[in-house]
Amino acid sequence: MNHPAAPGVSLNAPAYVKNARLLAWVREIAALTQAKDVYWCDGSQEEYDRLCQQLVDAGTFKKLDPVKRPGCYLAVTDPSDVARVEDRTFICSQKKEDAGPTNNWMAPAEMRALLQSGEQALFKGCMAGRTLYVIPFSMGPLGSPIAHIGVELSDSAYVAVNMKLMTRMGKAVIDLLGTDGDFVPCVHTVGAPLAEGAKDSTVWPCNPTTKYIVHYPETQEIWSYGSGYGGNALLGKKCFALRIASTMGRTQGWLAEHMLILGVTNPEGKKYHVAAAFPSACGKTNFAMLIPPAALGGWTVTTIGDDIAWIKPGKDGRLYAINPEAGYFGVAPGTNFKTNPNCMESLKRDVIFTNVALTDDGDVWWEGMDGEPPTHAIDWQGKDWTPQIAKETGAKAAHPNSRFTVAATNNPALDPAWDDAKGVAIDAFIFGGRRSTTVPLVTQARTWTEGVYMAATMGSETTAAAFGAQGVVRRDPFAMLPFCGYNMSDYFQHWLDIEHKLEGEGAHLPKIFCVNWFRKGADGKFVWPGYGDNARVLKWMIGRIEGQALGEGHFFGVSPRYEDLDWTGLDFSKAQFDSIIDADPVAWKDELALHQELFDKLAYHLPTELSATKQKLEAA
Ligand code: SAT
Ligand code: MN
Repeated sequence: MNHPAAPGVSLNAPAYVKNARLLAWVREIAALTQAKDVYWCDGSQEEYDRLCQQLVDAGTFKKLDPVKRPGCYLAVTDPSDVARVEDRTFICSQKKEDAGPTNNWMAPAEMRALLQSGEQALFKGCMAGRTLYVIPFSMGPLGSPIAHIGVELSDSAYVAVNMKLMTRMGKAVIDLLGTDGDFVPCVHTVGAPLAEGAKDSTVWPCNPTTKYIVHYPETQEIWSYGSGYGGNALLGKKCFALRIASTMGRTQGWLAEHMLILGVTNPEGKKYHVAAAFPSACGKTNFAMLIPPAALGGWTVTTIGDDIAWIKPGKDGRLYAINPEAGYFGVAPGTNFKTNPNCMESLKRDVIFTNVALTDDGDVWWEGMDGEPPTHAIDWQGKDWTPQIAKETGAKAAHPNSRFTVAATNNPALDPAWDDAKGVAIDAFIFGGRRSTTVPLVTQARTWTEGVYMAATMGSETTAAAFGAQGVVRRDPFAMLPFCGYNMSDYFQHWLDIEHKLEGEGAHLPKIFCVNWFRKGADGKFVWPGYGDNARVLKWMIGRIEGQALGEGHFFGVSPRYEDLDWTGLDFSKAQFDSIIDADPVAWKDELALHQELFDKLAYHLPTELSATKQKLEAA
């Protein structure tokens, strides 16, 4: 409202838009960014097809072979724009200590000058020559008491079509907003304004040098500049559903977590719900879609969500979870019919692939797909790729963080309650990192506080999901290190407080488990088969919840003995098991020293219960 209307820009709002705040804000951003025109997304299939065709015409999308991959497209990005940019991600709370030592911080006024109001403000004129897409979306089932609404204004049609698959997007959300409904405003630009009459010289416009992913927790706003990729640009995902939502949850008494949600049904037909936190690219999608071995005798797993969970206490004193998303933005490499058959089935049609390789017959390929590699393909950077070239240069056909975007409804294992407005009652939380040593296959926390301690001190070897070195262990509390929108120690306290917040007839806390599928042997290979066989661990957990399965207490909780797991149909020796279940005291001395390093870093507001728990572990 502080800016003069962009010359010639018409708001173009359909008659059904009645929300005064929304209209005023779109007008303000159109003027600030000097967008060429404004387009309101209605979320229809016709619109999706039209925008995809437009992306094909612009060269951003390639349409894949209509027989091999009907309704599928491939996008390849600028080589500078392939992952989340954590060092360019900011939490701009009024006080620095409210962002905490794990987030980049800048004072809101300073950031606003840089982005919006200063002489050279980045958003001034940033959409010149481009269309501003108004993308209304609901995070969670439409109208669910656990859901919240956002509106993203973006100059990227790629973002618009991805948001259609990833969220409940379009006119229905505007209708729900009515005249005065509340929404989280999200502004996104690729940061590549076009001079008068100019056309894009690249199929992936972005700003290769300047990127800002900015959150204002107090005013609940998101501003993203310069990137078109994943979590940097699809603002409903990590920016809203985790960073902003975690701050909402803190004040309103609920949880926004980096967790998959799955349903697991035992052979007697009794169903349980589990929410599990793993860092990015550590197998959440695979775990959420796993198929238990038939030899276990009739267990099934169904998917509610694969990446994010919003969890609120219900009147009965249980914790209810929804998946705020409506699609999956999963890692392609390593996905195949052995590691994740349900996912491969999901990817047969109506998928947007990003940064995988294109085969000569118009299909996609990535490292780790089933069968022989193609004899020739075009790699994610548009270069010729052959197995020989790969052998000589190490070139990857698909980028290690290449992704698929697909609607949840493509998943054959989709849980019937995935879109249920009231959510599902959670029976267990699982936390896990990628650790080649030290951390046992599975441990159950004896108390809520011990579980919070396990989650808080979780470590994981870094992956390609974020820019930076890969394979180094970093502490990743609750798998939320890059996603917690406020001070991490206050977040720990929020989790500890949940123990005393559940009231009602059925009030009880989920059990907490810590897992590690990634222990390696002396030969450098993974010892645990993982994937479908993780159901053996799930079965033990359900047994623990029912008070049936046995285990052995040790200083860091309770783990199964060899005889406590069901080995039917799997050849896995006691020696192998012992090598991944042990908590070696020497290794744990070092591990606890690393916990202390984390606690030193988080000393401000660190809950005393956590330091006390650590002392107990050291003494044991
Ligand atoms: O880029 S995303 O944040 O969407 C994916 C991930 O890192 O988990
Ligand atoms: Mn994730």
